[in-house]
Parts: sequence; structure tokens; C-alpha cells
Amino acid sequence: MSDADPLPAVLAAEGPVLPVVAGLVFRQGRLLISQRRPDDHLGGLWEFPGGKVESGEAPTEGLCRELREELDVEVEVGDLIAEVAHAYPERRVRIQFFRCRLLHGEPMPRHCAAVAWVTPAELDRYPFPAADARLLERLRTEPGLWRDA
Ligand code: DGT
Repeated sequence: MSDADPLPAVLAAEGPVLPVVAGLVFRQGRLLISQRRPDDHLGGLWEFPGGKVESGEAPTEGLCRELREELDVEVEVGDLIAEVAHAYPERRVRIQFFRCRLLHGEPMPRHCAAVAWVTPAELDRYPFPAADARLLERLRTEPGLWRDA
């Protein structure tokens, strides 16, 4: 499946789809990104911090938990900015990207390899999973997205 596949096409195929949530934390013109650990799926790539939603958990709860575990921060979850479905050869994911506001703590790489605060110009230097391509394009072309929550 390519990045151009619409959400329903990916979801219509047989088999499980992992629900994933990820946070977009903006601060003074920079966006928080984190690097996946080398041994994880898509290891070494950069991403918007988050992870799988657990069963019985609301997406917003899952996102708060993931950011607490991965980065040791407390956030308030805001608007849904984008939603994509993507089929990797080994798994299918449906990712919801939410704007988040940092309430407490400074992001530390607890369960990820590294964190970085990047400007729009710096974003292209970091390799991201294919599923993030359309969101990255919006971040390049919609400066209005880069406001603090
Ligand atoms: P773990 O450590 O196995 O419990 O993993 P979790 O719960 O942190 O979740 P993870 O990272 O394995 O699942 C997220 C999936 O979504 C993974 O296949 C990578 C994919 N993905 C693609 N783009 C992004 C992104 O921007 N952020 C996040 N968090 N995941 C992304």
C-alpha cells in the first residue's frame, strides 16, 4: 500500500489494525520529535511520540500514558490534527495525531533513543516512517500549525 491509500482502503483488508496515538507538541516555533530505539519496529527512525492504545483505554488516555512512559512528561491532549492508516509488510496501523500541551516536565528519552525540538527547516533532516509522510507535508506547508497549544 502506498501513502496515497485512503484510510478506508487500508482498513478494509483482512486482519488486525493496531490503534496508535501520537502527540504534536509545539513550543515557540519548534516541534517535539523522538527517535525509536534501534531494536523496535522501524528502529532508528524519528517520530511523533506515542504508541499503541491499550484495550479499554481511550485514545487520549493512551497518549497521556505513552508520553509519561516515553518522555516523563504530563500533557493535555487537544485537537485531532490528522489520522492515517498505513500497511507495513508486517503490520497495519491506524494513527491519530493529536495536538498536545506540555503541562509538566521537560521531555527526557526514557523509552526512546533520543528527543529533539525541531524548526520547520530542520524537519527534513530527520528520517520518519512512511506513515507520517502526509502529515510532514502539511507541517512543511501550513505554518499555522506551528502555534503553541
Ligand atoms: P511497545 O514498546 O512495543 O509497547 O510499543 P508502543 O506501544 O510504544 O507502540 P509502537 O511504537 O510499537 O507502535 C507504534 C506503531 O506506529 C509502530 O509500528 C510505528 C508506527 N508509527 C508510524 N509513525 C508513527 C509516529 O509518528 N509516532 C508513533 N508513535 N508511531 C508511529
